[in-house]
Amino acid sequence: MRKVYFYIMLLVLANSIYAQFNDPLLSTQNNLFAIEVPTVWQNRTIGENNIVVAVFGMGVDISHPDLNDNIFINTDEIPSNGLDDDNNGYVDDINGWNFYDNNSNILPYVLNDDNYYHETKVAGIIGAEINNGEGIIGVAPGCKILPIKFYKNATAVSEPDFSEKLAAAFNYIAALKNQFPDKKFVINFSYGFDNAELDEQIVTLAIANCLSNNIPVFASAGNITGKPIKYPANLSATICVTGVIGTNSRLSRTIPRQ
Ligand SMILES: [Ca+2]
Ligand SMILES: [Ca+2]
Ligand SMILES: [Ca+2]
Ligand SMILES: [Ca+2]
Repeated sequence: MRKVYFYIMLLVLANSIYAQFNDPLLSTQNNLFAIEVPTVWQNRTIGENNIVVAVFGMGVDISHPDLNDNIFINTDEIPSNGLDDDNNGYVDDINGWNFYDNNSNILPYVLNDDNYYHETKVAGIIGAEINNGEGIIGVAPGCKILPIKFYKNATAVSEPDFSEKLAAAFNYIAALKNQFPDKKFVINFSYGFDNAELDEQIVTLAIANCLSNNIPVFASAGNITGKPIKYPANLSATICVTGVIGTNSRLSRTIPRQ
């Protein structure tokens, strides 16, 4: 009986939330209710614009109407003048950096392609705009998104300088934290690698650099159940996040983190 009451309460809460916002796909977002996000919005916060979530991966479509007003802007950099105005070693890094190709193009390699849209979706789940008459609502729509491109495809990881590029990406966020001490930075790493797939030592050092600058790193356990937790989610230095499937049961990986 108590359980039934609980679900009725959730339904009432859900209906009142749907009525409150005009984002047309909100009613499909079971994920928000599964982790009780609307309660956090109501009682605490929707996030703040001095909190910057770095989304690591294959680039983000920053012109997406449900994201374009929530993209981090490096205010110390003048865009498209070919100069490194903030002298951080990256020319025109106005909205993040592409560490894979070493340029400022942080858009997905192919727009509107499901394979290359991974980080646009991830960015939306984190920070899609709230009450803008468009799409969904992110978990923390008050925060800013910083696209960090380090990956192109499955063969990228076997390229000789892949680990150095990834380490540079982590170190870039640590440097930004020092450049903008009033902001808080968080890293979302929805990727995972198998043991010995990359030079873990160099990447782990860079992750430690983030931690010592008070930048938490969230990494995904991996999608498939019954396998070891992927690197770097298997490090005690990261916060390991696993997914749930439609029935709300957890995807569990079996070999514990170190
Ligand atoms: Ca917008
Ligand atoms: Ca720069
Ligand atoms: Ca510039
Ligand atoms: Ca929206």
